[in-house]
Amino acid sequence: MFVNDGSELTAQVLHATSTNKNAFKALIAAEYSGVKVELVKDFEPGVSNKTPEFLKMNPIGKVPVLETPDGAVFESNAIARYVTRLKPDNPLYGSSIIDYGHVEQWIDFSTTEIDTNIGRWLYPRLGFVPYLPPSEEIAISALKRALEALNTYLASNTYLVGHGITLADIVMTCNLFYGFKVILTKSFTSQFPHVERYFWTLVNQPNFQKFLGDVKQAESIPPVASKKPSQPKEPAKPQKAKEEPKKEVKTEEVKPKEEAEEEDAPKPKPKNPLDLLPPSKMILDEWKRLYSNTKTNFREVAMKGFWDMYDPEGYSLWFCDYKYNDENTVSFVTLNKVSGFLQRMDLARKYAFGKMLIIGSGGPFKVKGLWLFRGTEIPQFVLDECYDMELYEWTKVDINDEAQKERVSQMIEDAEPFEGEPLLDAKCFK
Ligand SMILES: N[C@@H](CCC(=O)N[C@@H](CS)C(=O)NCC(=O)O)C(=O)O
Repeated sequence: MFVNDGSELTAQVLHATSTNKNAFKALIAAEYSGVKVELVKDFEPGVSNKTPEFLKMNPIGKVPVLETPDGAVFESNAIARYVTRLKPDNPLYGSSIIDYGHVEQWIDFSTTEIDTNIGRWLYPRLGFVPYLPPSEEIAISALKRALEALNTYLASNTYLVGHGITLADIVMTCNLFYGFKVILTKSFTSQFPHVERYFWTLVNQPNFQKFLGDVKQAESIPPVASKKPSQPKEPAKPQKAKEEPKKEVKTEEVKPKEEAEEEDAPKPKPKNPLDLLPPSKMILDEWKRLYSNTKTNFREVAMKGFWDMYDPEGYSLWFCDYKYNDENTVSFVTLNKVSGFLQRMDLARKYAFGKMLIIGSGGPFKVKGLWLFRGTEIPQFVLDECYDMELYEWTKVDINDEAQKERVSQMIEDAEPFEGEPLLDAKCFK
């Protein structure tokens, strides 16, 4: 009887591109197992996986698919398991039945709790599904919950199962790899230091590095894809549009998922348009220094200085009001939410100052804030890149209205009670 043991003579052929993180699971497992898996040549996403031959191997037309002498296997975790089982008593499965159970447990966990929630956060931003801020918040909370659990486990364990690398680590790392590369910025992952240590240790193992290369962590969260209707690349002649309708719908705005996943090349950073504004008499750093250095008589010194230097042509002031205050029932969760917002505003440090008040003596707490931005509108890059912005109602301050000016002063100086209520906390972005 012919036995497929993955040896030289019976190489398995993996159908996927060379940058597909789901394909890496099998490739890395094969490397650890001494099994020969070759990537199919010239795989073209969206074309190769739609041919009748491909659909016979995987009727849903997704990649990866492993073609073996005994038939095809689809679903990347199943492929990685199959490759691993080609080596008898493979240590990638641990050394006991309970190890085997734990390997399976972590493979499922990394797929359903980590990978799925990274996708729920990322894909709406890339325009694959509608972007809804409350759904994004749920995805991020679920991802944080999973990463917190993983972090706790990794505080006292080097690897997921036993004392060596198993298939669970391979699947987990490939899923984290994609997240770290596209959306999990340092300010996000630094909340999970043991996960960071684990991830960087694994991606630097030679058998991982061979496929993942030098991993670079995402520097920013991808902005939400434009909601504008897509435009054809070139205006189409009406007659041609009739003849070849399919070609006309090709757009520049939203890439197919698989193309977006596989695109690596960083784009050159354009200059921030705020740097091109006419100079302002108000120097943001001077205000931040005055704010920080004023210890007494805040109203007379810092606030007076603020209004003296405020330049409504070069800057604007905004009130913000959290839209989902009903959810703020637990004090530390509310405080963490606001701290997260301020961390994510790091990208605007050169152009903004902000004060966030967490108001009330018991839940649900109200979150209200006051922001000073360079320019007369909220900067577009902040709206695009800081997802928290959509969680607040923004109202421009009318500085000709004394009551609004007074409210600005009260917010900057943490006046208490604020609008009749005590403050749980006040956080400053400077
Ligand atoms: N659960 C599948 C997911 C496969 C998947 O979503 N593949 C994407 C590329 S990473 C794909 O083939 N997309 C093309 C399509 O949806 O038609 C697995 O783990 O293999």
